[in-house]
Amino acid sequence: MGGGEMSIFKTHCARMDHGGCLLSVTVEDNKIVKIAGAKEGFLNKGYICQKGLASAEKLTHQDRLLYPLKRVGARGENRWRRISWEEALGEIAANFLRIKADYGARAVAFCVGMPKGLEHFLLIRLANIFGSPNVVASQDVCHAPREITGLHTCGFYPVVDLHHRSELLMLWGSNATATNEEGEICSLLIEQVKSGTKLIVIDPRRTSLAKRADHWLRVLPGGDCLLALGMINVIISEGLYDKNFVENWTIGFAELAAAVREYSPENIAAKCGVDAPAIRLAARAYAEAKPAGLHWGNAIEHLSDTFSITRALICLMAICGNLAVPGGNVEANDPPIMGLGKFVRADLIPDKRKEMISNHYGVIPRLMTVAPAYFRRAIVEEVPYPVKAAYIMCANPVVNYADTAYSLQAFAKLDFIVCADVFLTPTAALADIVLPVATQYEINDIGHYGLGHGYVLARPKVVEPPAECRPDGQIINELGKLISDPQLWHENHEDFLTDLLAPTGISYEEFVKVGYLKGDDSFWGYRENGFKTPSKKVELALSVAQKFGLDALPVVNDRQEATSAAFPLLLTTAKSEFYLHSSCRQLPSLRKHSPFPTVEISRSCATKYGIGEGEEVLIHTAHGSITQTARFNDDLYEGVVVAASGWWFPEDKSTPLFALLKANYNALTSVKNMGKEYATPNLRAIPCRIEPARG
Ligand SMILES: Nc1nc2c(c(=O)[nH]1)N[C@H]1C(S)=C(S)[C@@H](COP(=O)(O)OP(=O)(O)OC[C@H]3O[C@@H](n4cnc5c(=O)[nH]c(N)nc54)[C@H](O)[C@@H]3O)O[C@H]1N2
Ligand SMILES: Nc1nc2c(c(=O)[nH]1)N[C@H]1C(S)=C(S)[C@@H](COP(=O)(O)OP(=O)(O)OC[C@H]3O[C@@H](n4cnc5c(=O)[nH]c(N)nc54)[C@H](O)[C@@H]3O)O[C@H]1N2
Ligand code: SF4
Ligand SMILES: [Mo]
Repeated sequence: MGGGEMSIFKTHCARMDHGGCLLSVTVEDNKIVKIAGAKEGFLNKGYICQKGLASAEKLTHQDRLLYPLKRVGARGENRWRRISWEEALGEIAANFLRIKADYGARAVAFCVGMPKGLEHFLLIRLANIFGSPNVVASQDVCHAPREITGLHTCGFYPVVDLHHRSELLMLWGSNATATNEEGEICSLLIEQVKSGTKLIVIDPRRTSLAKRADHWLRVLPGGDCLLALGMINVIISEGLYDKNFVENWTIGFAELAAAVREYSPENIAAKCGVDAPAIRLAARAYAEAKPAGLHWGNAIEHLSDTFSITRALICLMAICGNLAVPGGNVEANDPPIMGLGKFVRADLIPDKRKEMISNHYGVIPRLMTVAPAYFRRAIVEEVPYPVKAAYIMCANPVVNYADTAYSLQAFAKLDFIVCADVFLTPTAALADIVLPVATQYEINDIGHYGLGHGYVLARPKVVEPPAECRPDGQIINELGKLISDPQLWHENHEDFLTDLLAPTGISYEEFVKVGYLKGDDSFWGYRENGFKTPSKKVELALSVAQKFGLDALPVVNDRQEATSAAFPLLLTTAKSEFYLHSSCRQLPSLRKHSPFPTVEISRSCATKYGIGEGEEVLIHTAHGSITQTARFNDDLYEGVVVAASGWWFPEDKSTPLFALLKANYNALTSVKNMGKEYATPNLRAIPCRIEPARG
């Protein structure tokens, strides 16, 4: 590679969101000089976003971590000593083995963030082999609700099928043109809309797709469960449901019909913020379009009643006959690669479910990661048992977990913290050992494995990493040999790529040439053996509800906080198209588009509170206060405030934790009112108050 010549490589984008765009990357002297979207990309068809264009900047950034560090000052003081890899791995192994001997393997937690690549599953393998059931993930607010509610309701995770034409697409709390969501790039969606597919958008903000939509339902933050039940009410009371499907392939229809009776559009309009006629029109449009696809976003799982919302939405898909049909919501089958259980060696830890921290709280069955709230409680309160150490990889929990104060309390109490990252983040700043990683473009990787998207994408490396930056997979493989049975690890970590592809009969090199592997479509799969639920039907009323202490039917609960005189406005958030969560604020060509955190409010709301455009605003909730800069957005309801998430200031090296507490949205959130099924806190629909920050 390099050597003065210019070469063009094809690889799939990764680690800037869930990934998926095929890129054409020009490399000169081991340096990326140009990135473009590749036309033949099966998800992106030439599309590339601003983050993709800027992605190589992180590789050569002046702040990049270049060698392992060991803490020398007090925790969080940001004083370090450069150490060798041998010393770093030796130290980690000694501490993990010491803690295992004193408290058991379960006292070591393995923390991941948004799944980025194969290392996510290698870390689960490491936890399993080491003997710890505690893999901590942000699944509480990302995808577990829709996936696992799907498994319980219809036996699979129903993803929108954008590869076949839908007559209508309904985007529920998803800003697909800015976020591209997991496994879907917005280009396929836009292609459909351009060719006449109708669009419903359910969002408190008028997103770019809301502007193009036939129906924009400006829901109030947190009004989603009501709205979904209201739509089901219309579809049932007006007889618009798919009678044949309901009769033959569902159970609990009569109970569902009875449960939604009180949620007529007229009854719920004021509470959810959408007029009754608009609810009726949208419900009819969704029910009458054949097929219609429902693309759901993060908003539905950033609310403590996410279990009911996801249940209601799957019921909606089912009664309208949109499950398992082309252009509807489908089960994505993987190509014949190695199964996940085998790859992560689930067999070595058969009692995992019983042993996991979250089992103590009776979370929903089949949730196989520990929710961040319970992980921190195990550290702080030592319930159900103490957690003493954490290996943190591809995650920045101090910024991204709800309830920042609680995170700081927990991380201060941990005995030993390892953080593997590209940059020194606020989380890394609290670690005992920091590991510098090789990342996107510098490692051979397989994308979308284990995520239920129905395909895997090749992400071959195109440049060599800096001398001491190592792939996460390599670090895990070497650490594995030191803290567990070396026989279960490879000589070379890249052999795991070969293992994974072995059942397909092709090598990694051949995989790179074909670019991706997709599983077969299986529409109407249930006709042969039924749905993979206990009743073999879609369970509109859950047959296992009583056994597992779940609500049989979607219900509106009272876990959301109510507005009050002290906190009269409703706060919510949306992701920035220029950043990935807390990442990328270092990259100049992204930062220039969004230099500081902004809070969107309507002009009338601003006037009421004496706030001018561009002025600093103090945002208060019952849980904390932060400052962001006002930006007017007159498409918002007057009572709605939309603040930016994920902020810290990497350039502010003199303020503790890079000024984390100045503007971080999660300082406004709390883990007090969580849904019990997934331990999901309210990240949205939080009562707040605003005032000018001046003087
Ligand atoms: N308030 C609020 N909180 C949220 C959300 C929200 O919308 N609002 N969204 C939630 C959601 S959906 C999610 S998924 C989580 C995400 O939470 P995280 O996954 O923690 O998100 P990131 O901020 O992207 O942090 C990832 C870290 O991984 C590092 N990284 C990047 N590439 C690599 C690599 O190759 N190897 C290693 N070792 N590290 C790497 C980055 O530098 C970054 O510091 O946050 C959740 N928290
Ligand atoms: N640019 C960028 N892309 C990303 C990410 C990123 O951080 N940045 N993160 C990646 C990850 S891990 C994920 S999970 C996906 C998430 O992708 P999305 O699901 O699109 O996530 P968000 O932008 O958090 O929320 C989507 C929409 O919800 C709206 N919203 C806010 N409150 C409510 C509410 O109460 N109800 C309803 N119905 N809508 C509401 C917001 O206005 C926003 O337009 O994106 C992935 N892609
Ligand atoms: S949309 Fe996602 S996968 Fe595509 S270029 Fe942007 S960051 Fe990369
Ligand atoms: Mo996510």
